[in-house]
Amino acid sequence: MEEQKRTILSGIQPSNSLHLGNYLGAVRNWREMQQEYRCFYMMVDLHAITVTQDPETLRESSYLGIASYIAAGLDPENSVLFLQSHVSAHAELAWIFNCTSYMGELSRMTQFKDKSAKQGKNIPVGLFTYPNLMAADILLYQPHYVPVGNDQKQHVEHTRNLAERINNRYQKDIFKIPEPFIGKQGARVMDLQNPTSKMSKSVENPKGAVFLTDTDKQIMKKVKSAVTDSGSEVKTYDEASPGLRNLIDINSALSNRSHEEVANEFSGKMYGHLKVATAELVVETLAPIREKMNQLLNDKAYLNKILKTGAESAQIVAQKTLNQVYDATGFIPKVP
Ligand code: ATP
Ligand code: LTN
Repeated sequence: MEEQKRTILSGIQPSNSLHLGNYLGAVRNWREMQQEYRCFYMMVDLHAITVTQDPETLRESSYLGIASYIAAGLDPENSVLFLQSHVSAHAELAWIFNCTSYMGELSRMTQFKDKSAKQGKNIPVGLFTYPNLMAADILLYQPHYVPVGNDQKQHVEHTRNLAERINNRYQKDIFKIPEPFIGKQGARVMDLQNPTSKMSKSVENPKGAVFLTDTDKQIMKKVKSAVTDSGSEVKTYDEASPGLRNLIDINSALSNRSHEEVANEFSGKMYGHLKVATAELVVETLAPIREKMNQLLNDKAYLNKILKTGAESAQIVAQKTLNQVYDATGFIPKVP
């Protein structure tokens, strides 16, 4: 029975604490998928160093990330939870893809354009080849689907192109061609201070993002001071400004209602009502996760055990795929 489950895989960078966008756009959906799919969920720590990281902060954020996964309901008994750097096949396959991808296609990646623009003159090469490492993350596990937010669709498309390129080159079905899986609700939570940009871990202004580590008081304050517009009363969803629409979207994702239903509930009321109700919903959802997360962070031995078991399970699957690629490429296998 277990063998028949289709496989999914996804990951988040431990570049900071996870935020409400990561929760609604990713982890919450992953949690729901655990029953139906064989799941691989990792913290992509190798990706995090595409921008310079302080070593101690990176270590802490990696533990924090795994603790958030478990606290938000990813079950280590059911899903494979692991750190990317614990499975060396990721970096190895990424090299093969560096030799298979073209400068032109990587130059067109929106995330590279955005992130490199923020780097000034010295743009790390890893930021440019990032999609190849992501393709390796995915293809090693032969997943059917890759649950990601809208912003990652282009990278999954690149992954499919590389898989087809290698399969065609060696005339073998080495890689399964994965599909992106974009959840409907919470696909794009916007920055509370700058609602035309997505909520992001690497924001300059931390008031724009609600982090899973924020206290109830901080959450209330951030949501209540969300930027809206110069109006005062909620009208319809279609007429709403980006900031207002973001609040309606967050409310609707957390209360499992359509955005029309939420807009109707607050129609004709002052913006403050929507803000307070939404802030309360965010607190209600995140407080228990934060408490569990803090408990887990006090037990690093437990977290290390989860990471060890996860890496062992992941390694078996990943190595099998890597061996097939090495063999097709013409590398002599190591004599056991
Ligand atoms: P960074 O700022 O470090 O690039 P990020 O906040 O954009 O990080 P990622 O680690 O890139 O987060 O993304 C992890 C997952 O969360 C991905 O599936 C991504 O699509 C999803 N995600 C990230 N930000 C949002 C958001 N604002 N709304 C919905 N989903 C999001
Ligand atoms: N690039 C993704 C994170 C990521 C990922 C992956 C997602 C790295 N490897 C593999 C899904 C599958 C991001 O920035 N959100």
